[in-house]
Amino acid sequence: MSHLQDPTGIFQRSEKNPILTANDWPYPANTVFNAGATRFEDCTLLLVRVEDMRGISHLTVATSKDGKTDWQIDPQPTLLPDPENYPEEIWGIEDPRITYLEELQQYAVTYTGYSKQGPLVSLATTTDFKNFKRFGAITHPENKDAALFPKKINDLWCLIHRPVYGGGQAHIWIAYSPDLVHWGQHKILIEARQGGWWDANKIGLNCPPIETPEGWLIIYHGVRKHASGSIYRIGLALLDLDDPTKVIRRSQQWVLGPKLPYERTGDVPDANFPCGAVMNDPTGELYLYYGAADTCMALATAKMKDILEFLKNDNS
Ligand code: BMA
Repeated sequence: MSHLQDPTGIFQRSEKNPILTANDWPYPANTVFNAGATRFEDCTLLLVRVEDMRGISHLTVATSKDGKTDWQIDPQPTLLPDPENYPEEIWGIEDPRITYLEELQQYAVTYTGYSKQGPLVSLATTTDFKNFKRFGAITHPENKDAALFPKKINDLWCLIHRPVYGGGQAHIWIAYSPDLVHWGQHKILIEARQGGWWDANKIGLNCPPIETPEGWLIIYHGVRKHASGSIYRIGLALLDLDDPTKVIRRSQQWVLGPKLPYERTGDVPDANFPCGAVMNDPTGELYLYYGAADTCMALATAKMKDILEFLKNDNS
């Protein structure tokens, strides 16, 4: 159905969209959006950002057998801000990214801590999505849109993050750590474009890097500012498997932009914002979960082979 597609035609929106809204929630919530995603115990698990009626966000688990329907939502918040012990969480915890670290047999969750000094990146680990071990802040503000690679590269953990500095410049950076806590060797990985581009001036990582035969697939957002606000759209890049500081490809066009009413209207109009994607191995499809208009959760799917083919042809 063409009205469900972006012009590139790679991602197909689910006909069930929006797949989760505040009306589905077992307790009062303003909005539910920007969920991290992973496979967990034969289910697709979303760690959903829930904004309460004060404007403060926490995280709650929703699971589904097929990743599309019949979501089972935790009856209470799963992970609440803990400002007494972690003052950087005073105004909430937001936008989790989940990476399974095979070597540690742990899920790592990088999330935004909304501190009085601005947003920063915090880290927690879990094995069951009930108990979480907090590592505290791993960057200072202003920084967000961070996720770990699933394995060490050249014996070091590897993080993508997005500091903001120098009058609002916002590019995608990469860093390394021996222990997940101390990060160094910071380097710009992907620069925001300029001028009229859809990803001019401000970009950030969306999903944790996904390993493919062609390289690490990067799903990122670009923010185009215009007279009445901003448009958040999604584009793609590919990093070298052995040296992820090398960008092999970067799409020129965006592949998923706000189009349908649930994406164009809400608390923050025109914001398509994934925080996680799950590979459906039998069909070779990537399920991309995205917050729509900072209000609800939506799903779009794409064949991995189409994504990689597109990146070959649309490379900038
Ligand atoms: C980004 C993040 C996201 C949000 C988006 C649009 O900077 O704060 O949480 O979805 O803005 O408001």
